[in-house]
Amino acid sequence: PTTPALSSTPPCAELHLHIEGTLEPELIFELAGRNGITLPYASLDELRARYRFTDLQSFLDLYYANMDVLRTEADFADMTRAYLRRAAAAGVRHVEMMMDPQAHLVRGIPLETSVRGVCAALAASEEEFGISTALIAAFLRDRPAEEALDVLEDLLAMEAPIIGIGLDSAEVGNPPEAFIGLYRRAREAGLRTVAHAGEEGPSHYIEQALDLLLVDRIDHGIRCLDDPELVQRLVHEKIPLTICPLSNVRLQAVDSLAAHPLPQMLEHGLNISVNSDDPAYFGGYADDNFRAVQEAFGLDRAQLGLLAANSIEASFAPPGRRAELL
Ligand code: ES4
Ligand code: ZN
Repeated sequence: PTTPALSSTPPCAELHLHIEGTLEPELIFELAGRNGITLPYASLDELRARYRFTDLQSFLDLYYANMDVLRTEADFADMTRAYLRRAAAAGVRHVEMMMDPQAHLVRGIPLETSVRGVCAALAASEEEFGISTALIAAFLRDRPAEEALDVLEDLLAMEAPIIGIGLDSAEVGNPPEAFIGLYRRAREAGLRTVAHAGEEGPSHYIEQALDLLLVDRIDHGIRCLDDPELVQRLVHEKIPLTICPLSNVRLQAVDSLAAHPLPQMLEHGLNISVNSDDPAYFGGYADDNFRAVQEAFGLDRAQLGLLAANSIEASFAPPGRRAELL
């Protein structure tokens, strides 16, 4: 289902997107069918009834379970192509997507299968959809850091076309400090770095991601508002924060959309962008997220323009491409 891009939404970059979080219920059933998998749900409606979350973990449980239908390179390519088609309709012109290679490795899917499948769709994206792309390998913080380092070495050895690494999955109790070695290795290899921090976890994790992992961007970071000194630092250092409004509502990181801190973040002068996170699970793609915040907060054209420009400037796209999109 495609909804037309908001005419008032300028061209933007999507910087916080988990490709496995774009797996729509219809595609889950289609892939299950072609792979001979019997799903634990009798119908689409029965699956859709499961999309009510109380916190991050309640979502992650379904997210990881649904991935079981991804078996072949073609499955990964089809999922990625479906996302790109929908993103183009949303007005997205550049996307930096995360994928979770470990989530596939632990269920027996070789690194080559998931990476090649996603990359096959990305390679055709500029021509097919007018969307430039970059791939970020995200590591699961609720699994051992040694495993993450092994997977990074394998990605480097196979010359996987990744531009950076990220850190995701269950945040609370899994602080950034365990991954210092992983991030050092990534930097040595010339990769860019991002990390989820301050989504459900404390503002202290945002500081750790900056000081210990030396990340270029923070994914989410909404909990920075608990610490006024940290807010001032983020403003001063112009650290990009990739905000995902509908995700925060659906995972109850905020009480309601009206209570979302995005307006305060703009007021403070934080470098924020609007992103969709796991659009198949949280009720919307980039345009849906823009529309939601526009309606909730009555943002004007200048504010929407700033959010879009921030996304392009905070991207890892080459300067020429950034200039083209601004
Ligand atoms: C995620 Cl919303 C979110 N937070 C942390 N890890 C994730 N993986 C996929 N979506
Ligand atoms: Zn995320």
